[in-house]
Order: sequence, then structure tokens, then C-alpha cells
Amino acid sequence: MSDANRFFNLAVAQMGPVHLRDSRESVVKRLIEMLREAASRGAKMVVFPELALTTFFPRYWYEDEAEVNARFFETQMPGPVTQPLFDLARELGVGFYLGYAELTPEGRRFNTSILVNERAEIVAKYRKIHLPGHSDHKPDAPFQHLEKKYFEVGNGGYVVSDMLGTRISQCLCNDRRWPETYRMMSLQSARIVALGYNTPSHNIHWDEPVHLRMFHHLLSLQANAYQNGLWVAAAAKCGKEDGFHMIGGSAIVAPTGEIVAQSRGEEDEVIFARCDLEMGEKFLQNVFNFAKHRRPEHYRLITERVGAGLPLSPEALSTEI
Ligand code: CDV
Repeated sequence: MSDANRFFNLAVAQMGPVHLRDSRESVVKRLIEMLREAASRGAKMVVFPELALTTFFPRYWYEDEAEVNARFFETQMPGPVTQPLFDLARELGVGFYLGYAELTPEGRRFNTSILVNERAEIVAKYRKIHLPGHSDHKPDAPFQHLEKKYFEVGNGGYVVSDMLGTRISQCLCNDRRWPETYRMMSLQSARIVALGYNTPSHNIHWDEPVHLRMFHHLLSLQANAYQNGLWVAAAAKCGKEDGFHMIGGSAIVAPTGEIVAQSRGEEDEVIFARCDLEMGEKFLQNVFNFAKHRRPEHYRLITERVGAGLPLSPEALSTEI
């Protein structure tokens, strides 16, 4: 592999809060500033957060679905407000990943991300698979997490795209906690995972200690990067949105599982890494040589069962006839 293909300059653009009153135009202006900064540092691609264009609206209960659609969802990508971001990406020759709320012409709603190449063409779309939260109104909770009300489960699977001289895959927020996500990508020979997230620091479902939110976020990225020989680039939307706090901790993690870049604060911030795309190969040719060591015949339950059930009998576990 030549050095030009071996090293991939990757940027993550963390966003500070987006409040309800903030216009889409003002948000896109912030994205544009960070795209410029990333390009000036030599980035080939910039990873923006999940639902980057609006506040994290699943924290609010709305009766009026038409209002939700009009206020928070995109019917076009690019649309008139996001077009300048695409124009600048083309001018600078930089690709990007962007999360947004998608409303389809049929009225279906997804929590979506896209990969855009250096010619500002949308190469792939991903629709979030692991939707967290609930669909009912919880008036006694300090805030809602209504992803199950506002979005359908993604229907496109884990897509791996040839882009910018490598293979890039996408997921969104809660997906990063599930090992199946990364294994699906690595089995398709992905090299880089782009992901955006909005992680409230308080868990409304149980009294989870606040410090665990950051710990589990980083633990998930690091363990899965290592176990799948992947570079993982994770972009937060964070800080207090209208008083509701979300964790920062945007990071670029190497296939060693080590964090090579991490945000410092909870504001707009670009972090950067020169990624050696051959680094993952060492792991994938040795300890995680899938073709040599994986034993799918012993993993049946992973696709057959959703929730945990009773232990299997020895006969059911055996592969011998
Ligand atoms: N937007 C998210 O998917 N947030 C979840 C929260 C609810 C735990 C996350 O995994 O960070």
C-alpha cells in the first residue's frame, strides 16, 4: 500500500449544544466553520454528530406529529439550508458524515446518517438500527427519550462504502454499544467506522451513576475497535441543550483500542488523527483472523434469539451428529 493510501487524515467535529431556538442556518454555519478548520489541517473526511442539525428533540413529548415533522425533520438532503455545506465540501475536496432526522416522501421517519464523498455526492445512507428509549409519554421523568416514538427501526442494514480510497461504515449513537454492529462491519472489511451520538448524562430509566456514561461510551469504542481491527471516529453533540446535559468525549480510537485523539470540552471542537489503515491488518491477520478462528456454528443463538432465555441442552449445543 502506498503512503497516500495507507494514511488517512480523519477529523471529528464535536458540537456544543444546539438549543430549541437555534435556527438550522446558524447550525450549518457552525458545521461549515469546522469543515474549514478540518480541511486546513489536511483532513480527508470530517465526522459530524447524530441529529446534528437540531436540538436532541426526542427529549420532548409533542402531541402534534405534523409540528415535529416540520420542525425537526429533513425532507431533502441536501436541502436549501444544507446545500452550502455540500458546496464547501466539494470546493475543499473533503468528505463528511452527517446525522439528521429523515422524513421520506411516504411519511416514514428515520434517525439517519450519510457519507458524502469529496465531490459532495452522497455515497451511502444509514438508518439507525438500535433505537433506545420509549414511545409512551413519561410525565414524571425529568425528560423523555422518545426515539421509539419518532423513528422507525432502520431498514438498510450496516452498509460499508468504498470511499476516499478506503472502506467506511456508519452507525449512530446507541448502535456503538452493541458488538454485533462492529462485527457486521468488520466482516465486510470496513476499515473506518464513523458515528455520531447524543448521550444524556442522566439515565431516566434507573439511577445509573453519571460517571459511567463516559466510561461505557469509551469502553464500547475501544473494545470494539480492537476486537474488529477498526478505526472508530465518534462525534458528540454535547453540553447543556436548554438545560439538559449530554456528555462530550468525542474520540478517534485506533485498532489497538487506544484513544489517539479526544475532545477537551463540551463546545464545538475539531479533533484530528493521521490514521494508519494498515494497523488493523496486524490484528485481523493474527488474533482476530476471522477466517481462521471464528466458529459461527457455535454462535447460532446470536441470530436466533433476541432476548435471553433458558440454557440450551448439551445436545442442542453440540455440533456432532
Ligand atoms: N441517542 C442515543 O442513542 N442515546 C443513547 C442513550 C439513551 C443511552 C446512547 O446510547 O448514548
